[in-house]
Amino acid sequence: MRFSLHYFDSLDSTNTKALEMARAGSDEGTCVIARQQTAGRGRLGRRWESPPDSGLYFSIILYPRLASAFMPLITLMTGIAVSDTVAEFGLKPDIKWVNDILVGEKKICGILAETTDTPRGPAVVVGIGINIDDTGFPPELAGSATSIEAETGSRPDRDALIEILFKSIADAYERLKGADGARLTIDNWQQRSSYSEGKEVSVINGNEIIEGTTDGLEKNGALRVLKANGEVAIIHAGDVGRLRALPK
Ligand code: BT5
Repeated sequence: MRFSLHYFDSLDSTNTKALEMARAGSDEGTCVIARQQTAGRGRLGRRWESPPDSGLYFSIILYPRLASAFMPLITLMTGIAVSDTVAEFGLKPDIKWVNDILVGEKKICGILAETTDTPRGPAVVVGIGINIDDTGFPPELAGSATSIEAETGSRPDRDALIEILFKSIADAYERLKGADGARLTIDNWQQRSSYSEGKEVSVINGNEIIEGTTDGLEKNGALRVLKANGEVAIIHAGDVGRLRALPK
């Protein structure tokens, strides 16, 4: 994949810009990076704090030829790529299903995949926010968020971070598109996540709260949760409001 970078000082959201560019016909591998976002977003209308130069705010356009049921694998593929990127800085990341990269139980990165129709067929814009430092975090994030600088004691070079991220995305995406790609992606994700099996969790799923023990992923990336009554709940990324580990 060829990456082409478009830098901006400030955007409302790099995902919004990349979605516009996809609709206007931009190629796969087009990337949007901003020094700050004024309306960075997470899932379900939540906010992604994006103070100037404190994080990598990045979106990439992909045109994956995947059946729509398998689109959630794009989020998992990106989680693998970001996890590998963060590990390059000497950290030990965990992936909380479906889109949080954690270091020491604190969130260092969030991923938001959004789809749109374009003249070239369906596009997925994958937005990645990686915290470089934690200077601009609001107080309510102090206990739940972290950054590469806070964890390693030194500020990563932004260009080096982007280069490692590109290589990791290219590797994970090629693997997903190749022979047996869905299974390999699920396997790779499971190897990097303590949440895939045996974790006691509580999940807000639509109007329901489900408690149980995680029991691996379905072929399309949905999470299996084994309930106390022996039933298995299949949780789809689009429906889940919040997933948290239960205290041991
Ligand atoms: C996510 O949503 O984690 C997806 C975040 C994706 C952000 C990127 S940045 C580039 C691109 N452009 C965008 O507009 N978005 C993408 P969610 O799982 O809904 O988590 C949101 C929650 O994470 C918030 O409600 C806060 O609790 C927490 N949060 C907000 N900002 C954070 C930060 N900088 N670091 C850690 N946690 C944060």
